[in-house]
Amino acid sequence: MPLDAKMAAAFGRYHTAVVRGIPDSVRYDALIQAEQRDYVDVEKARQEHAAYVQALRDLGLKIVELPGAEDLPDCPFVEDCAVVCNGTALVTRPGHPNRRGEVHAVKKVLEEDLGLEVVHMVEDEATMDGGDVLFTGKEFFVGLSNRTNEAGARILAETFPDYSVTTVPIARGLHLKCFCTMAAPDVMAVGEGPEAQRAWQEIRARGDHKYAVLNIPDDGAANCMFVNGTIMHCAADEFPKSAKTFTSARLEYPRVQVPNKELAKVDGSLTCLSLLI
Ligand code: CIR
Repeated sequence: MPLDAKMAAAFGRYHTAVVRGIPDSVRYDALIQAEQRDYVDVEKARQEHAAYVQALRDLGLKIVELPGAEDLPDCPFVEDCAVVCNGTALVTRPGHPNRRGEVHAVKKVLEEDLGLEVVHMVEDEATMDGGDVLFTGKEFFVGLSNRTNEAGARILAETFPDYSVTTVPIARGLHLKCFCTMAAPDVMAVGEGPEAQRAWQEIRARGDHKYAVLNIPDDGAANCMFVNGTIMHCAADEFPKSAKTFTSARLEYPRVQVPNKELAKVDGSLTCLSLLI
């Protein structure tokens, strides 16, 4: 099998997911980009989270669930705390100071329970949220956003020297993966909004590899996951047009819809709710 085909076959294969419970404090204290808060219904958020976790379990993953912490309202968004690739975990220094305390429990579980080799980003000037790190199976793209900076991207490149790292400026929105993720091997889901399309043009022009694009009408729905051969994507009642795009695209993989109405109110997306190993 040619190397490219081998890499595509290995892409998106996982055995474990680390997730974290939802504290009550997510309702009033989670960080938001919007000027006005749309309050999370915590019970509904927990039900949706349970459906998400069950979807991962159904795809064969073992679930390691950390308890939520009331003093860390954004703690369910574990993706931002680490980048895991080929047995190594880079524990990040999250861009927002309110989120820095989240990494300790995540680091402990990755290192002690799951036996990964852990590198901890400790430089004072470096920041990174995992939501800015898009791994395609062949290379990394890192959004330079309000949360992630050049020093963070440099440490990622040093930690994973087998892959090239290309930075992508993000002028609006929270993270690169808010509107651009891998839907399948060599297929990127990209929102149709201007910032998403700008990011895609950068990726297309500056990346080392070529990818097909799946344009998604709603930026928020372009955050999807490819897990053990299945595409996990937005629910039709939340994003009817985008769900239809996933349904009618000629992708050769099964799909599962996952609800994410409540945590989306505090800018949570599907990828951000787990660390896949
Ligand atoms: C924050 O602003 O940090 C959280 N309220 C949302 C983080 C979402 N993370 C992600 O998409 N990777």
